[in-house]
Amino acid sequence: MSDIVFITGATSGFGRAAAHRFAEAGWSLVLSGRRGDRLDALEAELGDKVAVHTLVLDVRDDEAVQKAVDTLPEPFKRVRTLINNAGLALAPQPAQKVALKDWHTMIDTNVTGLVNVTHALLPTLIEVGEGATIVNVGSIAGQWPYPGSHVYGASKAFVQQFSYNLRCDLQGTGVRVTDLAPGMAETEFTLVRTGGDQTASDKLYRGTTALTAEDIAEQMFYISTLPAHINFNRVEVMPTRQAWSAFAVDRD
Ligand code: NDP
Ligand code: 8X3
Repeated sequence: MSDIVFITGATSGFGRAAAHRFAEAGWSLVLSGRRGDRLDALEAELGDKVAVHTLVLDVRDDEAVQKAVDTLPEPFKRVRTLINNAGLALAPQPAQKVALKDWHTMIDTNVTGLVNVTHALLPTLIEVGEGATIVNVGSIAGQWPYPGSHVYGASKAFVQQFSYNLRCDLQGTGVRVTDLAPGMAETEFTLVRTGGDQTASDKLYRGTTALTAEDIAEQMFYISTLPAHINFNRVEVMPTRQAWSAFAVDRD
């Protein structure tokens, strides 16, 4: 029987690339996201290679998440790897200019949504035990402050600490937890962050070499298939052409 991976945010970027990467290795896929048309397209692409179950699911809806997990068809029930990837940044303006609803959306998705899916799948992962893996997609923004990151970076700091704390409680169960923290990667992330500004998105990635979705999918797969006695606590991955910068100083 093949291993099963449950991927949130499979309709784009890292999640979509992860679906392809796990499919390449013969895993059965549970693919979720809000955009059903994209899930259908993915199923059409991968369904003749591996078993695919799609879920139109908003991770913010705890009842829907629980129901989706409780009603997984038999061949998809024993999820071995959870990729908690669904997430977004909004409003890259200074904090004082951001609408409260944008902060709420980021918290509801990146924090509450990730917690919802984790809570629903924990009993299964514990039952699977040795080799079961949770990959929580954090960000360099969870560790390093920068202007316009406000609640986004703070939500990813939550992901890091939640991952570490989960590890403490899961010790002895065999379930591994990793905070996978990517740096700049070219996906639809910046398009979403800027409210659909394709020019701003293109400008951010122009003239440099960002990570690709496939780079991160490869890390997700690698972390999930490490020997069962190894847990990567945090994996921070930046493009070679991205690094930290000097402190900002306000001057007269
Ligand atoms: P994309 O915008 O390409 O993909 C985001 C995915 O999240 C989509 O599949 C989207 O699906 C899903 N999603 C968003 N909100 C919800 C929701 N409420 N319920 C279910 N699914 C949701 O961006 P990335 O692939 O880059 O982002 C994936 C993760 O990686 C995010 O957590 C992001 O914060 C993180 N990240 C991204 C980096 C980057 O530079 N790209 C760097 C570091 C971290 P749909 O809209 O169909 O629901
Ligand atoms: C997003 C990565 O570099 O925009 O999580 O902070 S970055």
